[in-house]
Amino acid sequence: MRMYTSEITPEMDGKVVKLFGWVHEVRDHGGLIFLVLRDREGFAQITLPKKVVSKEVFNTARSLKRESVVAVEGKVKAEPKAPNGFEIIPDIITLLNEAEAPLPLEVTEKVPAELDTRLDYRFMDLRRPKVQAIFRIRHQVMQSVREFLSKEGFIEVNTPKIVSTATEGGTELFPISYFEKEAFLNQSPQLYKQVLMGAGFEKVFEIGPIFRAEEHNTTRHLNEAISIDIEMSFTDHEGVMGVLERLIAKICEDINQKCSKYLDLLGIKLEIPELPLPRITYEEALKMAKSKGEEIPWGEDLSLQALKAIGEEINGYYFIVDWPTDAKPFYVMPHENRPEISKSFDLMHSWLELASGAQRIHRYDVLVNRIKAKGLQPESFGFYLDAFRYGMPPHAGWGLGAERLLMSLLDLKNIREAVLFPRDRQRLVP
Ligand code: AMO
Repeated sequence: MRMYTSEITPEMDGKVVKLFGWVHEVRDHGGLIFLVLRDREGFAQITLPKKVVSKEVFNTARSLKRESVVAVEGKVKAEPKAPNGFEIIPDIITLLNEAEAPLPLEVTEKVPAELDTRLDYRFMDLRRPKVQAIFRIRHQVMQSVREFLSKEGFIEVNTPKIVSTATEGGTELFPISYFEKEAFLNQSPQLYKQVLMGAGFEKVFEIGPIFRAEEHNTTRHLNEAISIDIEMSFTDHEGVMGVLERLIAKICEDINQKCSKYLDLLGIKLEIPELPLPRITYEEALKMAKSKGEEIPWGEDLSLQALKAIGEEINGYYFIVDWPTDAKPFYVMPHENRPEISKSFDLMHSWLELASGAQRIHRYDVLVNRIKAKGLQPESFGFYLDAFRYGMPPHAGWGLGAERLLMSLLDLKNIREAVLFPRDRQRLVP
């Protein structure tokens, strides 16, 4: 019966177990060999005293190359000096697949490598327990999102990623050829999730890829990211901000509870944010930035320097609300009594934008005018606009970047660390 290293305890002294994994390290002291086996859950010390184990097993262990795949069958022995208080005295060691030498990348933490080299040999880099920890936590984040939103009555959907229209009205699209037509990779499920409000679902969520042909090569931009999107009917921006802040708190709680092993590995302590999260207006944000010497003209987006200045003032998660209507996409709802500002928000963590959202315009005429005012052609939004002509409820929603969320939770310095195989301005392989 196969066991994981994490399932073995000193109390199992005398029991025979079978482990599968990788040769992390071999230390040959002549008459005594220590083999460290690594599986996805941790490490086990395999101890081979020459006088105790068979000659065949001893010689196999001695010849093992690091990162080869092995099966080890042997007896558990309680040993206070060994890591986790036990060692395995092997009866059989089977070499399942030998690794070539030298290794392209160090799996032990002894030799730090540049991120670029790590990403070039990502399969190897991902073997490192600290790197695996990021993706084990990411898995829990996605589980928590699905569980939380399902409980709140949201239905998970999948919308097309091959589309004919820009969503956000920008130019940051990847064109592709779709038989005889031009098409694009979708930059957001925005239009479809709104159409689904017209279809009467009331609450939907999607976890899916977004593609953005941004030229940026920064520590927070990817060209392919995973977006967690929701859309909800008969509510406003405040309603969906409530869902978002409760989701963030739930994710932090779940990770603390279910991923403590991985948080410890990464040396992270997660604080559960107190709700409601602080809200500052765009205008307050401008003032805060100005007081730190970062002046932004009203109506413009906040620069990274301005956000860093604001992030020094406010710790943790917070919302920036009431953005200028013209600084946001055509679909955001202007305030009734002050149409130059909109019912929109960004969720921030320190200087990093994690999500943006808004109440949407639900009246057809107003929407067509906003599309025109943005210099876009209503004709290219045909299928979207149709949904607004025959009974579109008031609605709101947001999009939350999964990798940015992970960056904020785990204090990652580069967004690429949160992606198995990142796509950026230079990187299309692996
Ligand atoms: P926005 O364009 O702000 O809004 O995107 C939402 C969130 O997605 C993440 N994100 C990215 N992450 C990494 N690299 C990128 N290039 C990238 N672009 C976006 C960010 C961002 O906050 N349709 C709206 C959402 C809505 O209103 O429902 C939208 O796409 O975390």
